[in-house]
Amino acid sequence: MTKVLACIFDLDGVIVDTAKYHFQAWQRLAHELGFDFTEKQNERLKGVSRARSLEILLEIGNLSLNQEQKEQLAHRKNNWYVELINQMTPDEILPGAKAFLQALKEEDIKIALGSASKNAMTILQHIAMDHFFDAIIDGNKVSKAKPDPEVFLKGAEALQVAPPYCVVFEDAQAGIEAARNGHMHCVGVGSPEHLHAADFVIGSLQEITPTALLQFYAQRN
Ligand code: B16
Ligand code: MG
Repeated sequence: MTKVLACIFDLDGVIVDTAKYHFQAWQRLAHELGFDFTEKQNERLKGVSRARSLEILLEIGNLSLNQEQKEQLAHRKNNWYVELINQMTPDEILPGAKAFLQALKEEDIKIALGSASKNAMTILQHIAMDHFFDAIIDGNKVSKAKPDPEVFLKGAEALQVAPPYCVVFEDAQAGIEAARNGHMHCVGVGSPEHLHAADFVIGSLQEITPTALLQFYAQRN
């Protein structure tokens, strides 16, 4: 029987949809650099670090720049992105996220955030959910991007729960691989075709309860 003592949540795509703001800011940068960047291409940036996202964007635009130029562009994009997330409100919390986290707390299951974003704290404060988390591990606290398990392992360590007792909730393939690499369970949030490596996939956190989660893992060895 597998016990679940902690849940670790990705932010973008699981708790909120900030991908649309990342897209607006990256697209603005692409237009400034003289090429187009589509919503479909933006899929490649989900769950990926800022520096790697820029690499992908420059690859799409067929541009090769030096490190200093890249840092300037990443900074420029981030300023636009921060302007957008500063307008966020609790209305933007994805369906079921708040109720599920609340219900986990009532079951004494510990909760951590495991996000690649360096802006995670700003977002959580704007949506008034920073107080839900027993630990917050974001892009400022890790040196290796997903699929490296560092972000989730640090989350488990901060909660003082061993990885086999943790369940990660992720919307990106790299995040699911990170959970697997950290020897944790993983629930995919989003569409099943991208997330087949998860234990199971839900469309949103509205589709799960702590009871259903505990039952699912209790039946596994
Ligand atoms: P920032 P997550 C990720 O958040 C986003 O999915 C990804 O698109 C973004 O590039 C990354 O954070 C870094 O974000 O530029 O704010 O540091 O899904 O790991 O919560
Ligand atoms: Mg994500």
